[in-house]
Order: sequence, then C-alpha cells, then structure tokens
Amino acid sequence: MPEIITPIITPFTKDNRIDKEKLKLHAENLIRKGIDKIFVNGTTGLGPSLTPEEKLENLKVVYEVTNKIIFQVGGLNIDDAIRLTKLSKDFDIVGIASYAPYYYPRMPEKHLIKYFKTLCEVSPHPVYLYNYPTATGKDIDAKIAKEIDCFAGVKDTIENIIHTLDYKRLNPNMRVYSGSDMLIVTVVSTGLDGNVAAGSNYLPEVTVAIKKMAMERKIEEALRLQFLHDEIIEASRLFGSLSSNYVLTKYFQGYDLGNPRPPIFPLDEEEERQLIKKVEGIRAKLVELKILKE
Ligand code: ELE
Repeated sequence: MPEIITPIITPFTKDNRIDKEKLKLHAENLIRKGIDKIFVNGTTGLGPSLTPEEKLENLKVVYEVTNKIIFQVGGLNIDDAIRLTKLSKDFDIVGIASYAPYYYPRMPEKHLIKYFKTLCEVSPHPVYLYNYPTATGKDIDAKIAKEIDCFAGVKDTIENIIHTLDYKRLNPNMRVYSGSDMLIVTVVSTGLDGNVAAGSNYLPEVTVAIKKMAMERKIEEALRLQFLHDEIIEASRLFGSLSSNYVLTKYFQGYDLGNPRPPIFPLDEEEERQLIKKVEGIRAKLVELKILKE
C-alpha cells in the first residue's frame, strides 16, 4: 500500500531554538489527517543546519506523537551520524536514514559506499538512503545502492522517474519512495511505495486524497488534484520553498510554525502577501472539491 510520508518542518523560535510545542502540534495534526509516516531532519526540516543534539530532540518530540518515524541522522561528521544511529535504539521506530555526505567534491564512490555501510553496521533499525543529487552533489543510484546492499529503502528526490524505478528493478526488496510532490499519481500508478512530500506539511489532505484516488484508479480525478497541488508547489518556489513552507502551513492549516533558521530566512510581509495571492484561488477550488473545509 503506497504511503504519504511528511518530511516534517522544524519550527524555530525567534531566538533560533527548536520550538518543541509547535513541532508536536504539527506532528499530531499530520497523523490525524492520515499521513503514514514522518521523516525527521530532512531537507524541509532544515536537517543540515541542525546540531546532532537538535536532531535527537526532533526525534524525541515527534516520538511523543507516533513511532512511525524515519530518523535522518546524516551530516558531515560521521562520528555524529554513528552516535545518533546508535542512540536510536531507545526508540521503536521504522528506520534511520541518511543523505550522502555532501559538499566535498569528487568524493570517490568507494568512500560514499563505506559511509553507508558503516551506518548499516551500527544501526539497530532498517537503514534508508536519502538520495537528493541536486542538494548533495552525489547520486547514490540504484547500482551503487545494490553494491552497498544493506538498504531497507530509499527516498529518491529526482524528477526522472526511471532513476527511481531502477531501485526497485535492481533491488526488489527495497521500499522505494519518490521525494517529489509532483509524482504522487505516477508513483502510485507504477506500484512504488509512496512519496515523501514536502507539501504534505501544509496540505496533508490533498496529498492523501491524491494517493487515495490514484489507488482507486480514478486517474483523471487524481491528476486534476495533482495539478492543483503542483501549482502550489510552483508558487512555493518563487520566494524559496523552504521558507514558504512555514507561510503555507499557517495559511492552509491555521497554526503558526514560527520561523525557519537563517540562512533560510523568513519571507518578508510583501513576499508573504504575494505568495498567498498566488494560492488563494487554488484554495477556493480545493474547498469547492470538498478536499478542504471552508
Ligand atoms: C524533498 C524536497 C524536494 C522532500 C525532504 C524531502 O524535505 O526531506 O523542490 O522537489 O527538489 O526532498 O522537498 O524538493 P524539490 O524528502
């Protein structure tokens, strides 16, 4: 059964600490609205800007709400990643995940393989690969994943669906998720395992509805909704989607998630106004379709 997984936003206070109360409230709302799992410390959660202690704090807070968690531990200090992986033994979660060690150019493939194998060796839980070549500069593709040979699953953030399908072809036992919001209908139709959808932070109702329609083979209806969702995703990119996610959650879900963490700066008032203007017509359509309440 395909799933919608939310790469959860990390709310920060004005003095730049994790706002635990807001995070918990957000996780509760997502689970209530039918989200299957929560991906903690992802891109949308501004994972690369979090200290290891903060990554663990995020896990603890979300764990108060659900144990359907994939805990992203990656970073540039492998000792921190190993420590977080080991510490996860105290939590009965779905798995741990890591993106590739980023920044360093031209890293030999051998070293990337060693990084992931090391995490697998110490992990008390299944290990998921978070592949996001645009962000990390590294593509741990299906072939390399096969060589690493210890992944329970992958979240592949890439627009090329063949690249994502290849994981299933070469590693049939892996759970394969797309990291793109725009591929929910495609993923369900091709029999993959679901989507890790940033937009499910602010429109869990829509992402869950697209999945359900596609599962019932109401493809035309599912696509219509997918395209409305895509318009919102496009709008979110105008002023930076990582910042806009906070504004859109407030607009669609009605609660404040505080601020992002600079250098992911919050939108200014004018940008907020323009963003809302772009999406309010779509909101009205979603109400008309009875996907959202008035
Ligand atoms: C995706 C990105 C994809 C979500 C995470 C996610 O945040 O951890 O704009 O499609 O490249 O990786 O949100 O963003 P686009 O899994």
